[in-house]
Amino acid sequence: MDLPLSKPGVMTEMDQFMFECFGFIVIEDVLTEAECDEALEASKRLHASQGDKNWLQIGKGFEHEPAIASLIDHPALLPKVRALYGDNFVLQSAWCTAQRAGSQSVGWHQDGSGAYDFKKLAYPVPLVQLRATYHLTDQTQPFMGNMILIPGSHRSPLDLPASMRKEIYACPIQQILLAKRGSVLLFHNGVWHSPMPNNMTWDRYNMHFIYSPPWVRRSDRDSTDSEFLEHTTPLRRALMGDYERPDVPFGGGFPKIPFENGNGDH
Ligand SMILES: O=C(O)CCC(=O)C(=O)O
Repeated sequence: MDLPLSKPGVMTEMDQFMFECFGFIVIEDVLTEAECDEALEASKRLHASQGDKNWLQIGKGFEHEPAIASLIDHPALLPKVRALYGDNFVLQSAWCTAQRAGSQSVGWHQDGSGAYDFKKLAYPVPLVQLRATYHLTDQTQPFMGNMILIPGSHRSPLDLPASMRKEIYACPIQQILLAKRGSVLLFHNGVWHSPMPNNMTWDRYNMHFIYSPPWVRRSDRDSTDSEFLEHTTPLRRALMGDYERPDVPFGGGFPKIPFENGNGDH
């Protein structure tokens, strides 16, 4: 099956259409080799001394790793996030995931809250967690720890049958994402997905950034590191969503996010 391929930058009408149909798009050539290397080295530092669990995610790495912080508002992705959300959203979490060499942790799921299934909010399940996944290692062949996804499943009111959720081949319409290093998968929380086994001799790293409406609670941190907030750019600071008053995301007085080209339609 062909991929819903897009280009860095503006979210075109075709991107919008593909995102609505599949629940995801893939943006190629976002990071250069050198940028990938930097983010990969940073990811390895985050995971060093964390043991060698088959699969592990580490949150808020951007607080201490500039190569990861630089991806928060990457110009290849930010216009697409704004096209889907408008101008008020926050970085709900940033997870660096490693699938160790020669390991697997297949587990099909939708993103969201275990405490309150987003499907209970409305049909079709609303966009509440928009995930941008940077592929920091090559995933152009199957069994490289690729993401596997079921296109269009964000529109399904029914769950993937529980008996299939540990299966690599869970559904005839699933797609194995053959992703180039430096490409980004942008997907809707409702899309059923899983990591594929990694049969390679090296660890697989993905860096995920999850963007949400401002009232969604952050999940990789209670609040953002004050040093980071002090030294980062005004735009990244605003995207952290650390408000002085906790009711701000629900009411008036929401501070405008200082996008380079202002607020409103672009
Ligand atoms: O990067 C991965 O291994 C997949 C992560 C994932 O599916 C998730 O965290 O929801």
